[in-house]
Amino acid sequence: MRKALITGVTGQDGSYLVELLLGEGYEVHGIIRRASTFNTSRIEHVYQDPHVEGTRFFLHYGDLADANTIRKLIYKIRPDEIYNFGAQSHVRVSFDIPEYTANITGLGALRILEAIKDYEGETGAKVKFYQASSSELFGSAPPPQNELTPFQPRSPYGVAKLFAFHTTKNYREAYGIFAVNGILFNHESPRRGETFVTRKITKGIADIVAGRADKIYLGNLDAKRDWGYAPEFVEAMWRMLQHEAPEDFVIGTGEAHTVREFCELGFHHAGIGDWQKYVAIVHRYFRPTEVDYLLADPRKAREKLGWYARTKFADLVKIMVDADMKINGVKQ
Ligand code: NAP
Ligand code: G4F
Repeated sequence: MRKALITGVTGQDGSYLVELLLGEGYEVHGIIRRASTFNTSRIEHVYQDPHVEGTRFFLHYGDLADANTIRKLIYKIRPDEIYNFGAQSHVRVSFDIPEYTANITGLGALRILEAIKDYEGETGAKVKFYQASSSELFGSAPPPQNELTPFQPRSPYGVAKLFAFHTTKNYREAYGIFAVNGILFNHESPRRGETFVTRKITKGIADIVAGRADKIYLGNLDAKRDWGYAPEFVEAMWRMLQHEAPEDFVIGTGEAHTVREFCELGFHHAGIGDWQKYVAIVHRYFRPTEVDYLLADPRKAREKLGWYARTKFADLVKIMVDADMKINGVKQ
């Protein structure tokens, strides 16, 4: 039975990847952070009691700041594949906590790769490593962006991901580790964190419809993003590790829209035409340096992995609005 280890298993992507890997017959191990409140809501539906025979999903305490524990877990679990999703993943927040972001989002990848290097050297085993790289690497590079586009990051988060990107590539070239970067454009779902703009909008709409809120407070409505549907994107990551050779891939839909368009469509789907009445622009949600326009050129993934995004922008907006309406008990 193949074994996978996932950092960031409690996040949006971690939860969808667990579903995929269990479906593919893997034994799945996830690293969770100790917290004083429960942080496992996204994976509760796949949780399995470790005392029951036949269980294939296991959780372990750990943190990307703690190299010792990461190393011990790799030696103990002996995974065939490691997916590094753990990160301080919020771009705006990375301007507030840049050092922490560099430590976790940047150095975290190095800590895992060092452990893999030693583990492979000492045991002769082989481990495939996936690094959750990001279209934030492209920053101010003109669209469309592909695997050959030079990186011009615009945030502490982007800079930290740049370190992790090059570290992954360097360990592949220097030590022959099967280590790949998935350069993923924004991907969303009803499990998206509530402070990312798409979910903030869809939850805000559902709260307004339910009479629980009057307005959504947003920043830059002109930014353009290439938004896809997260469950499809984790499939691309898995395919990268099944590919014959370790290569980096851009993953996105090839279509970009503004935050304003997301608002318009979302409100429209909820039956509200005069949406501007319900949106207030506030300074605190702008970034010191913004990434204006991200648009993927995902041709390499289609040609070599047979992967392409199936869910269109308008459908993604509907899926997310409907899910938040359902949470609020609003019938449509
Ligand atoms: P997410 O929902 O924010 O999840 C981040 C995960 O990282 C959570 O499980 C979180 O744990 C964990 N984490 C945070 N700090 C950690 C630490 N110090 N040690 C160990 N784990 C830690 O992110 P996502 O949307 O699933 O994205 C997954 C990865 O892809 C991230 O690396 C992100 O930067 C990258 N990415 C995302 C997108 C996107 O559009 N979603 C695009 C490109 C790249 P808690 O639950 O305890 O907070
Ligand atoms: O939803 P966002 O916070 O996502 P952002 O910054 O694009 O980052 C996400 O995608 C990256 C891949 O490109 C990932 F690597 C990263 O981990 C994360 O998942 O913001 C999207 C856009 C930005 O231009 C932002 O300025 O929406 C704009 N925006 C406008 N008002 C807002 C808001 N963003 C947030 N979070 N909150 C607002 O109120």
